[in-house]
Amino acid sequence: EPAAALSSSRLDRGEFKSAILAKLIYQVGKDPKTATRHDWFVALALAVRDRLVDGWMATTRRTYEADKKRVYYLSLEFLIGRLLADSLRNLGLHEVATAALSELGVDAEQVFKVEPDAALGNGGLGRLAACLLDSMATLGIAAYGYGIRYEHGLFKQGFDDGWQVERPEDWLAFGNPWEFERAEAIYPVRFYGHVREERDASGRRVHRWEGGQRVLAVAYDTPVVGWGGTHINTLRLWSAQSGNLIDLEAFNRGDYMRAVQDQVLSQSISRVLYPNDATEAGQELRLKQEYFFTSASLQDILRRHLSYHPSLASLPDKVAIQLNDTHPAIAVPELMRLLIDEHGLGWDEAWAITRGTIHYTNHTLMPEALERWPVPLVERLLPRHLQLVYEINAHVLSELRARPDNPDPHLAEVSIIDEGYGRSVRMGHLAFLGARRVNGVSALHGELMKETVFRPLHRYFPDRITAITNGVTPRRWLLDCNPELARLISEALGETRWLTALERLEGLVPLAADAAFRERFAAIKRANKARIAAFVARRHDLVLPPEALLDLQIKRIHEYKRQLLNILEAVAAYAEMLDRPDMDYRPRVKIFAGKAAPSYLRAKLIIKLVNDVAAVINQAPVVKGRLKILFLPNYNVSLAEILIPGADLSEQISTAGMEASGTGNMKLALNGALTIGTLDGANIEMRERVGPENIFIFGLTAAQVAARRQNGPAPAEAIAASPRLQRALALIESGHFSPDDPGRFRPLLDDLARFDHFMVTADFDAYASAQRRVAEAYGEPALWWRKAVLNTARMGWFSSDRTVRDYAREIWQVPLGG
Ligand code: DL6
Repeated sequence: EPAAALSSSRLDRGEFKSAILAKLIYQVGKDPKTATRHDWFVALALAVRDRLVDGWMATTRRTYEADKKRVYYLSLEFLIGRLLADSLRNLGLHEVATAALSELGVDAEQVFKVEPDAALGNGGLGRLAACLLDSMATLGIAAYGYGIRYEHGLFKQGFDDGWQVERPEDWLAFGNPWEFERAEAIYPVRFYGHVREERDASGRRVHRWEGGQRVLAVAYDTPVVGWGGTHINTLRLWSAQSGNLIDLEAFNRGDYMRAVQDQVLSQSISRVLYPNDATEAGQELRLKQEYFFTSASLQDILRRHLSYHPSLASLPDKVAIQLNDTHPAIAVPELMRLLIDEHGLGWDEAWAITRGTIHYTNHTLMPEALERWPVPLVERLLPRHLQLVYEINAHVLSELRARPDNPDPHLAEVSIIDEGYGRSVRMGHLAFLGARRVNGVSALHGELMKETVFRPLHRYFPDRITAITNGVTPRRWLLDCNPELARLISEALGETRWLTALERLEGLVPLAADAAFRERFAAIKRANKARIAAFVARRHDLVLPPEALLDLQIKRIHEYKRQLLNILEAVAAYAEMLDRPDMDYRPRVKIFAGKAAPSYLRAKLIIKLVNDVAAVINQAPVVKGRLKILFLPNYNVSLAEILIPGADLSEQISTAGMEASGTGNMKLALNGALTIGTLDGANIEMRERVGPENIFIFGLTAAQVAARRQNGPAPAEAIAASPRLQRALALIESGHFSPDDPGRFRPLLDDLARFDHFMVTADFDAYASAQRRVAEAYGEPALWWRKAVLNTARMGWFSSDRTVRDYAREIWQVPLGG
């Protein structure tokens, strides 16, 4: 284990043991004899947190003293997962903590498992935020994450007869040992009310936003420790409270509901994470959440800046704000409001500061996922902001109109206000116009942004859009989750520098030709698979054959991600077994995991289909155990950490042009899984780096998808051309997998036959033949493991350290280090 640099974290086993015991006795209030695993978890977490505090304060002091430019990452989601084991490894204390606990008669692994996942995100966007936090701390960037301290994170998923059911998540039920409540960092956030215009003493027109509801944002800070423990940043999450604790008058009248009404209404803002992924929430509460955390964060940022600088004029030099998607896009008018209404700046100066400080990352091209809020809602909830949006719009449009080469006097497509179908505020446009740089999350995505959703704006602002390909932190996604592979890599390279310089994995390339190394690599994969098999056996009464190829599709359930394509191919293979029981079929285990948004009925029906198909296939004698299908419930970061190290095959099969980047694809390949995928998102860059012979690419390209959509997708022709697909569809249609309700999957089948917006039928045969190539390659171990080693060896570029370096250089213009 690499030594940590932080001196205060250098504890020997005895000292650490005493520290844990002291926490257990004096803070948890438990006798070691009766302490539960959870008590030990809290005691250990508090002991670790103590080790962070000195470094945390030192980091803050250094940042102030050097007057470093700060990065503020505003995100409605941070999908962090568990913190204990990861923090211990970052601090270099994992071994000493494990040994100290063992002397106390406690198994550290069991203690790590009781920590609830901080599931404050839906999927890729939230997990990216967590990886970037890790890398920003590791690279010594003075950075703050700002978000919401949801009381309930993403729902817990269970199955009832194969249907998804949602249960509330309650990660805070037993407290959160990592956070510090900051009673002094409280900001008021207003909603509703009205705007009064008046003249100030100098005769200037000023706006006063008054009345309405006033909520307090209370800060909770969590230290974010980077690798080596030298630089510790802050994740500041806001909790909503009412200024009025209780209405005593109502209470004394006996009206107990009314007495706490204000408190309940205010607190509802930070109560739950919206379980949406790339679809519009369309709820007033959602816009309230967005404004709540954005306003509190901006107030905090301006206060901090002014505590060390004479004026806000230097904000763009000292502050870079990154908007993680459009969720915090209200930051554009909010920063304008704070600068003009609260700090007295003029419009032009305020606009220059805003445009110099804010940056925006886009994460999706699906037009329906680009937020837009009805004008009447914004007017009611945030009346001052609507005025400012109109002003920004007028200002920008008149500038564009004045350009001598302006081709379009109406400028309807670049307007922040969409005048069609009921007027709405286009949050993507607002973020774009208010930002210094706008970035996509893979090379393809950056290009498609220019050609599709932001085409009109890109014409006027051709230098604004850039692309920074996502990355993943190798600390969590290799060292923590796959320690044996990490050890093998360190031994083979003779160093551990690869953990912060992941390109050094290239040093493994020659070893792909070394049979002994390949065997060690394969043995680790087998052991990780055995771990998954044991996990499955414990919970699901299913035996996974160890020699089978382990094929994973783990991600949110969405039509564009095409879990349907995957299960249809499995049904086609099963149908072939029915027809020819002795056909050659290489044993395979297919694992699905992922949550569907509760209101996304199609996605839920796909889950049910997978579960129904699994129930039949797993029991069918004709299959002879060669194919097992399993949908694991409640996919989250911790489950991903168990599954990813054991995967042989990674399914990245989205309709080309629809997956902005993907990051699961990177984690799986880093851990030696081969990818079967389309030319979509970051898959394209993965192919360039691992080499086309080491990845199974199939299907339509983004351009072909677009062309096919233009001409009408013609699924009937695709189905007619594919007997295997016909057979699979017919089997589902016959009720073979749903005898209790033969018509259950009609909506899915009808959709495929009539529209097939996601090109499942068009790509089916190409996918099936790619799967055959996978099976053949798996049948040649020397070839397969060579490819697997090369995947790990060539994934270095996909480290989130590289991603953050790119942001630092191209967008934030902040230095690294120290
Ligand atoms: O950029 C992180 C991640 C990408 O890797 C995925 O391709 C993309 O689907 C995801 N987007 C979201 C939600 N989208 N919105 N809005 O998670 O972002």
